[in-house]
Amino acid sequence: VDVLDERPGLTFPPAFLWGAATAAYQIEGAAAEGARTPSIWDTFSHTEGRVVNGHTGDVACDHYHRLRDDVALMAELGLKSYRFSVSWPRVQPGGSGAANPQGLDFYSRLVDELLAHDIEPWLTLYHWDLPQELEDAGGWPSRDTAARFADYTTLVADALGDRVRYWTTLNEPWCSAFLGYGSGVHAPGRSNGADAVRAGHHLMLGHGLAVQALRAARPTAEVGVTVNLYPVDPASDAPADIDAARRIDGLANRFFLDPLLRGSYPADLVADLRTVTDFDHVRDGDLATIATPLDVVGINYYSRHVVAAPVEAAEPEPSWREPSCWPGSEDVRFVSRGFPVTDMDWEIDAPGLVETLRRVHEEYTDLPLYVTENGSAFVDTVVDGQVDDVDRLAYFDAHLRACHEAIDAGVPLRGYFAWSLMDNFEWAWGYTKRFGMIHVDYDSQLRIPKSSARWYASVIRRNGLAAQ
Ligand code: PNW
Repeated sequence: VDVLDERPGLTFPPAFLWGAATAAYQIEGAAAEGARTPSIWDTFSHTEGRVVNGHTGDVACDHYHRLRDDVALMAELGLKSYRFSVSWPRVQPGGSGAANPQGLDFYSRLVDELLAHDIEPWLTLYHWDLPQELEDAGGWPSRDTAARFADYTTLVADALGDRVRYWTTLNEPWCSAFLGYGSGVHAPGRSNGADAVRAGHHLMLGHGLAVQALRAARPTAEVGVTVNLYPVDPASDAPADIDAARRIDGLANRFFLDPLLRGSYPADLVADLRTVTDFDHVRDGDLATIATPLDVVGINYYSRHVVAAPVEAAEPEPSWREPSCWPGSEDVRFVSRGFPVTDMDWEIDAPGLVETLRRVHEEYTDLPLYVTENGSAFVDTVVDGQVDDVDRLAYFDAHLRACHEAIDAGVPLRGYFAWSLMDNFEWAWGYTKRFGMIHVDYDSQLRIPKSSARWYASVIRRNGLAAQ
């Protein structure tokens, strides 16, 4: 078989939105500047034992002071869009009350700089940095946090809505709820299954209220939410493995997709969670608010889950177990298939992206879809001032081919954002995992575009992939 036939050139639809993504706490630094107050990630990263090597976002990529240079790098890449997040405690210190003009000014300058380079700003309102004061008042398990989020949204919409067209309310509510309040590996580091479920609900309630606040402030805004999705496969066709896959699919995917896009929680998920919570935090009208109509749906895709039924316990149930991000399904086993993995140990599975996009379109919505994150961590080496990241480049290539396949299958996929523009603070992993197309030297803050960056620039220029 001719290699050229196996890897044909692929052209994407006209006006396909080619972008790259970052998040505030992962790149900005300047944690104590401009009247910003701490978020849960400042507290968490400054707590011993929470983040690898005690790394924090205090300085990160110092993007707060390098905004102009960083936008110039984006322009060199030819990005059509840049997805960034606003730090809530920067624009509304403490999470309530008046806006902080210094915080809003930073994002206003960023938006102006992007527009001056013909780069469409794509603004995410919440990428995990809850003001610490709101966590102290109960955090996302507390209903009032949803109302606070809508109030904050209005401040940002009033200040930036004249120039920002695309708005994402939440980034990956699964991570905020189940890693933040379930396993506790993310901030605020609490571990309680019922709290995680409540947090997930109040995040979605906050999303619905924020959509309404955005509509009121900016009727022409394109509004969406970003969920991280995984295909969940059973390790075998044994009924118990199939049931394990159903349970994990419920917690990982349908917990969010069903309320957001259908206005209800799946009955099987509610039943699976009966030992965890009776859902008494759900009030009349909440699901209608959560399902407030959207304009776009954002999907973050990294890998697939393959799961198997719990092993029959030879020992009696332990009275204490590791905090889990799968409440009620703690014993489900996650199986590796021996596929090549990234430096996160996540199996590389591009066909899973086709399945994910098709599922959302075919089972949930006709709305335009965007891949708002996709990418990979690999160990990079700087040789003669260059980083030849062939693994990362191949990951992007395979997943863009998957995007094209989904489009061919009828999915209204309108854009793709590479995660990430540059190496950054990878949450619990600190600076030890590099996802960037641009290498960052954390001592000098020198930026070096990697091979994947040059390659991505060529993809954007030709609106597609060259034959290989
Ligand atoms: C996403 N998990 O995080 C985030 O949106 C990014 O900020 C992050 O840098 C990127 O993916 C890479 O990790 C996730 O454990 C973190 O399943 C953890 C998980 C999923 C997504």
